[in-house]
Amino acid sequence: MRAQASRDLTLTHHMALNESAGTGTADSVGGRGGTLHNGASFVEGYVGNGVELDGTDDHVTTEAVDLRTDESFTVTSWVNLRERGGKVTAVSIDGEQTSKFRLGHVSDSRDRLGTWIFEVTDADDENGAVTDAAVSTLENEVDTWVHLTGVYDAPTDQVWLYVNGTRLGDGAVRDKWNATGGLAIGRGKEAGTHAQHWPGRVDDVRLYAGALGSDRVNDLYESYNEIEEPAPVEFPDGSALRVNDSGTSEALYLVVGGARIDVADEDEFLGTGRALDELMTAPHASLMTLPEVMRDGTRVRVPDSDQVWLIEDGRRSPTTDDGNAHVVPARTLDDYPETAV
Ligand SMILES: [Ca+2]
Ligand SMILES: [Ca+2]
Repeated sequence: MRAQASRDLTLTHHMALNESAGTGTADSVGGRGGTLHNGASFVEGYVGNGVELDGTDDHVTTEAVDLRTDESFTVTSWVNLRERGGKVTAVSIDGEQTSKFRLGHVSDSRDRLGTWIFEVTDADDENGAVTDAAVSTLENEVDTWVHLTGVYDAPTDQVWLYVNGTRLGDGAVRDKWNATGGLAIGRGKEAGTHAQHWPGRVDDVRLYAGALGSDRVNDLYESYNEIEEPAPVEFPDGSALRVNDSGTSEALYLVVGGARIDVADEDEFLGTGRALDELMTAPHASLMTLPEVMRDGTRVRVPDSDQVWLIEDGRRSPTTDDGNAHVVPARTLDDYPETAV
């Protein structure tokens, strides 16, 4: 009995996705290497490289998995969703007709930003009856790396979804079946065809035989933080930054009063009296660590005006002290109501 209770959970497949070119990717634990299809490519991931998927037809597959999916299993992955819309799948395992499970995101009426989901199908048929565990997507989980863990516990027929190691949703499965297909990264399968293509990045996909408990899931999540210690980044006031690594279209920012000020386009940027060659390239993630509201005491003015504004408590008041006023787009001041005199 004791051996049963303490049965070691086995990491069966680990797709680190750390290659930098080509269409092959290694399984660093099992012997099931994967293949990139239809333009899926290696880009900067969460740990080393990961894969970029176009949301149209890109995917990465293995020929099979070496664990039974009618028994307990756990799937974990880092995902970075570029755009929300409908149901999209980051990781799944193929059956003949449908996915055994889908780990991904759905945009529906349940929540404004949609929900992260781990859904398990009841049978390998076209009906597509599923059980899902869902967790609301938070503001700070959009367009950034999020760690998802889906757990299926066969003895209790329960499914759990963990987001970033802790936040939890659950559901109860009605019927179980074993999928004979391979791992699919970047899509699911419905009615015998590829479906729910993922627009964004995926990294470090793991499949475990057995159901990881909450402490193990959290330990795994925390172990990544030890690897990936984000360096605090500081930009001097007045910095002009170009961000082009977020997977979305390029964006321009100014750093004024310690805050990131978004700039609509190059015309608006040039309108602030700066030159294009002042733009430095900066990583999206480091920009997102900056506040959006300028600190108290910041002095700014807008193009074609000599009026200097003093920022305090997220409001502005006119000042005659023009020392070191930075020029910001006129739109920026709309966010700072004028303090009544
Ligand atoms: Ca990786
Ligand atoms: Ca493609």
